[in-house]
Amino acid sequence: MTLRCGRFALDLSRPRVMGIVNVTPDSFSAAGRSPDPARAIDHARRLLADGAAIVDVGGESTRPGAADVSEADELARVLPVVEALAADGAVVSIDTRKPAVMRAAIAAGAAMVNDVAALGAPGAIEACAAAGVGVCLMHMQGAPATMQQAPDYADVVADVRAFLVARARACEAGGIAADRIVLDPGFGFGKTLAHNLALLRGLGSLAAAGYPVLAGLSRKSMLGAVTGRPVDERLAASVAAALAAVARGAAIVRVHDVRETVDALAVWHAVQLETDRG
Ligand code: 9MG
Repeated sequence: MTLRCGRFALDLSRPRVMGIVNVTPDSFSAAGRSPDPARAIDHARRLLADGAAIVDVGGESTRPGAADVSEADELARVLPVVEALAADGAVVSIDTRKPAVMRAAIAAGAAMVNDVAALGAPGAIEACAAAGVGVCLMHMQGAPATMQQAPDYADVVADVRAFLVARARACEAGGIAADRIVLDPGFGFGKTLAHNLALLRGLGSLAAAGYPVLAGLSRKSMLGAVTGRPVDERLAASVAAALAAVARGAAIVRVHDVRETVDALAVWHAVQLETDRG
């Protein structure tokens, strides 16, 4: 399978890593945290050198309880970072829910849009279709400020799959080619631990929809719930979760710890090649 993002074509016959670059003062990520664009650029370049295929640049925290950020603040944080990394020739993803930020980041060189609201804002699909960027459509129940208060599903795997497939069809109808679309179940976004584990177990069902699947589990609180570790001690759990996701069909994992994840996936892939050969 190939994912087209702007002028790039990413070969997904082996799992790929998306490195997280948070240009926010309040991100939960210590390593990815930087309100200073210059530090964020350095950090992103390190992730690329460590083997990230994509860097995901975000200026608004979407962690549970996070406050909204104005369009002007978000643009001021992300645009210099996107511009510098795109000029390096990197595949840059812009993590935003705002169509105006999407358009400006694309003009600055972003080749992908990662939207936790699955391009639900008016004008979001049009912004991406016109530019030919790749899109990551993520499932979220509710909004970041309140989403963890009372998550509720009839059947979390079926509900999330149905939502994402419907959003993918809406994107295709709006002019985004199928080979530019990635689906993401949105671990931790309006989900209990039981919901998250069910989604991870059922990832194959989402992958069977025919679009590449992206999984973002890195350092998330579900890993804290399983291990009892604080956020800055979840490296091993994050790598294990990335492997579990890839083993169930994820094509891309979104992570803070790129070097360690790339190494783990290289081993997984080498074993898998032998297994596939019989
Ligand atoms: C921005 N962001 C935070 N967590 C995420 C996840 O799991 N997936 C995607 N696509 N974006 C995320």
